[in-house]
Amino acid sequence: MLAREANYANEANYDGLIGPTHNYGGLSAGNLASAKNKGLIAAPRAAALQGLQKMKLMADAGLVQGVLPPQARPNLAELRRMGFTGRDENVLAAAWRANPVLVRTMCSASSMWAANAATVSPSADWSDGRLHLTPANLSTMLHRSIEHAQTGRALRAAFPSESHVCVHDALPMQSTYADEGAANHVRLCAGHGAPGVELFVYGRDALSGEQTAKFPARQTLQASQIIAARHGLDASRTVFAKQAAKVIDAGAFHNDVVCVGAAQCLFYHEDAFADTQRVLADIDKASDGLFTPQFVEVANKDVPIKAAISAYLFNSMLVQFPGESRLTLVAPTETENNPYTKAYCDKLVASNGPIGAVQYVDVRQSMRNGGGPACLRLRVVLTKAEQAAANQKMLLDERLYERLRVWVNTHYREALAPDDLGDPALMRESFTALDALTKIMGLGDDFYPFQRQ
Ligand code: SUG
Repeated sequence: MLAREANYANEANYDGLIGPTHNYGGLSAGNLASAKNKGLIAAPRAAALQGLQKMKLMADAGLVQGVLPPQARPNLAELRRMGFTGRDENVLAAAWRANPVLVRTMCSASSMWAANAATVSPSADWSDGRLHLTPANLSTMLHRSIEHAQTGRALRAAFPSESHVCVHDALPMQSTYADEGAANHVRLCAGHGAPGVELFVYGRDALSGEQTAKFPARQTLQASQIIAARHGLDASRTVFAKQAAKVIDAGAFHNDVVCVGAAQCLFYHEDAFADTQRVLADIDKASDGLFTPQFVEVANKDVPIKAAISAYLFNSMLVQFPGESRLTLVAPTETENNPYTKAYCDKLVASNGPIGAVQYVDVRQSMRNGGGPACLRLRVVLTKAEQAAANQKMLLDERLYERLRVWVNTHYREALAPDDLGDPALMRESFTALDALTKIMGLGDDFYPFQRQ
């Protein structure tokens, strides 16, 4: 399906390594799984091992697999900015006394969902010949709005060569510029290294004053437009599409809950967009002369929107495994366990469309917070030269996989309840773990704020 061209490039997946404070805080309004599972006892060790297992599956299949380190939590720097002072333990204790919800917010391991880390435009899409990344400001949710600075640091560590890669700063922290990164962005192309069509899906035009009825629309048209301009995209190859308000209110807090695309294929639910015919026509026009798009629309009669959202059919990774002519949908086991989505997947594979296989992975711990296989990864198209210039220590091989497994088993708790987050011992365990991680991944001894104190 993907053309092997002179300008050959790989699509790497950079996954967020799940951090030691993974918990169910119920912090994301509009994310039905997060609300439903609020207060459950989480299993950070199992969560991190599930994430690593998925990464290994991709690496073993021959794809380039990167690892983005977890962020330091609790975020003491933020708590200090809020006026809590003294030794680290005192800051945590005083904040907990003031409001445990505040501490939970500062403890979320949400940087695991790397699809929200940044928007990525491959170098093939811009004439300056560099890969462009804009860390998402994630300004809609407090617990996520504190990620972007460290995300930028991680991305600069992963892609240190400024002659190959430009890591921008996040957009301003204001609701007009609300940006959730690659979760609202799809790139279609004939080959990863060939110029593509970039589709930006937004929920809200902030300058029109419109609001969704129930849940927040986390991505604005303005943020999408600014990123497209910053990334120097060709306007004729760029499409802006509006999410249907009703799908946001049904629980699709990001477009990647109802849509995923890869190569020439856009796989989406019939309810995903405000005006589907227009989106398809715009993609057709933008891809003219580059490739013929293939649209796979899932009808409500086959998979009701409620089932699509709860089983996370679309929050699957759509990948081209080496040696395969058709795409594989890497779906969560929840998709297999839901009769509608399982039946649909069976039908999909039996058809002769662009998706030829479905593989199920267990990422249940992340799923309970609304993060499927696709949420856990950031796709980064790398040319040979860009891949050579990337930080090799952040790429998963057998050795790093084994070391990370041992590291997780050494440092992570088996169980974590929301009330454990005020425990100063957890903070120390977490910082000790991350300090050890910087050594394993060669990140230096000033990667985390607590190392710079
Ligand atoms: O932002 N959940 C994340 C899930 C992100 C999923 N990402 C994509 N769809 N790409 C969110 O809502 C829940 C955390 C908590 O409730 O403690 C959370 O942040």
